Amino acid sequence: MATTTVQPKAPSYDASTIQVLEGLEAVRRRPGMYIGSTDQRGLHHLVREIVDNSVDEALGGHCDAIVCRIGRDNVVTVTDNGRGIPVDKHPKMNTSALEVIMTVLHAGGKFGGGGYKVSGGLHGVGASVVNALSEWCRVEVRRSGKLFRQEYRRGVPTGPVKNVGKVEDGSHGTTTSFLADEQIFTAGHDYNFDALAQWFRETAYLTKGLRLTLIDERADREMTFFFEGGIVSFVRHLNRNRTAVHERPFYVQRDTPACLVEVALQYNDSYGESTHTFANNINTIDGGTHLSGFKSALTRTINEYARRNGFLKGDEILSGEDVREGLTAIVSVKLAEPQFEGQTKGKLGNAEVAGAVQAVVNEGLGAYLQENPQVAKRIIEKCINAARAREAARKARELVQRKGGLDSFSLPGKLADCTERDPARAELYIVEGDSAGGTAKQGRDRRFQAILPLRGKILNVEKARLDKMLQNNEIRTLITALGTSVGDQFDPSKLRYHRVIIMTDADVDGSHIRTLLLTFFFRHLEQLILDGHVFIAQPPLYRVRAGKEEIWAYDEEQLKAARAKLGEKADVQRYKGLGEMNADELWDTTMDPVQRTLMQINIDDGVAADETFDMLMGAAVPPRKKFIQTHAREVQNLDV
Ligand code: 0RA
Repeated sequence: MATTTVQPKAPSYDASTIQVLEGLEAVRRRPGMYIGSTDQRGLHHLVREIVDNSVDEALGGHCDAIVCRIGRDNVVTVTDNGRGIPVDKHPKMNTSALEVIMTVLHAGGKFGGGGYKVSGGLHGVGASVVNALSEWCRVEVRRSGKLFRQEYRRGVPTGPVKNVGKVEDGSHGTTTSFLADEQIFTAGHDYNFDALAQWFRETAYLTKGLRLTLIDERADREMTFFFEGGIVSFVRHLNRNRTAVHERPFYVQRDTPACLVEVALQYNDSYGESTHTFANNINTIDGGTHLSGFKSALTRTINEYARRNGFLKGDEILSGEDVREGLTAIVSVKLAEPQFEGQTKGKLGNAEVAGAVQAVVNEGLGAYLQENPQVAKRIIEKCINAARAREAARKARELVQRKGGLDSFSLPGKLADCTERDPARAELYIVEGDSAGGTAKQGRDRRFQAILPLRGKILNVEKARLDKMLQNNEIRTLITALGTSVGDQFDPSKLRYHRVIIMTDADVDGSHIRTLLLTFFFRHLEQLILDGHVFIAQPPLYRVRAGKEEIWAYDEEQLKAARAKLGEKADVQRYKGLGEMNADELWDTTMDPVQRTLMQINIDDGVAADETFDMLMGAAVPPRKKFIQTHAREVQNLDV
């Protein structure tokens, strides 16, 4: 690519300049430390970081529109109508505030005097990191009738902040453009519209009244998100394909000394739970103190109301699971210094938040139930129904257990177990069908690989309650083999295999069974996914052979490469099912830890995963059609 190199003007290196250069160099040397990775996620992280700064301006009430444009030249431009980044001299650094924000690590929070910075990205690293990782970057500020500009190359200013013109229309705000540096992002500028749009949508829900636009000039796509109702709209959206138990979602917002608390919830007639929590607009996928405060307030408030109004008698009590069946809720807190914990930083740790959320929900929901007795009655009847079903499930489970169905002392006969007893070294292959199961049993390394063949389709758990699920043989067999049990008996420490590998055919049925299994894991054993125990095996799609040479191809691209290598006369065999391979072939291509690839299942975004499974597996039919149509191209290689 042709670029003109603009050298920074002969700089005078004082102590602060050297510090800045060292800081930027550190970011470029170890980008992963600042943005997680340098693949597509890292690239999206840059966008998020810049947009988040504008979102902060919106959260402060100074901005109500943000536009993000991905250009055909892969330049990302983010414009807001906020106050504009201050350009006046920063007292300590002797340069403009803008330059400090763009070149000094973690400088963002030091400005703004009063009003805390509330969003601040996943790592809250600030614009200087984006700047350091960009081939070039440009910031334009419209402020007090003037237009200011500064440009940078790989983080280093090419000159001072300059007043480059007037702003006649009275507008104000900040525009940041950057070209991610291909020296760092070696896979190129692979921005994904849908992934960014999902995040924009979420951010718009969480920032009531903010208009967020995403434009992708490369694909000629554009989407604007604006939700006057904020998280109430969010809850309605999540429930849009379900039948609500009450028309209007409950909503409460309160500013407490610990944090700003916002909660919206609405019950629906399903058996699942969709509670999503956020801290400073960040999806806290592992929950944390805001979630535990919310849960205990919900259980307490509903029990109290139910008892006081004669719905519960004697020692009857609704459990946490009872009051969360069919619940869709958003819990959003904003606080000055969030502590994110856990391996993936997905858990809020600030202890003081639990009490704050609990108090706000106790008070708000208590009043809501008092004021809406019709709604309260419907919700409580729903909870009592859930309690009865749970009791029925417990009895069903006991019955199964007594017959030796769920505990690991009586492993299912179909399971070909491994000899390894240390779960950390043991693997379970869940295989579709008896015949593929037979091949896998022959091909495996029995020392550490167990095989569980499942026959036919497992139950669609999205539509069924736990008690019904436990009547299904395939599900029971699977739970027994895993060892963890389910529901309130779930114990992840009892997992018998740390790698649980789903191995299905590369055809329509196979992909359906895989979706059913993933739905089951997502809805009932989510912790196993979060802990990284669930994988999908990747069997090859083709074998290309010429003479003694043989190449396995796992996608169309590899097929092309193999044909190119072995010549046009090569014999190409298409594998549709696992059963078409013999035991040795299955081992070589799909099961041998040295040669195989496994796809690890992770949940980046709880809301997106929830919506996807709801759409694929839920009760409403039209949305499922739409999903399959709009994603048909992505799954085509499964359907041949
Ligand atoms: C600190 C102070 C002020 C504005 C901003 C930060 C600001 C930062 C960004 C980043 C993207 N867009 C932004 N918009 C504003 C203004 C202080 C004042 O005017 O008194």
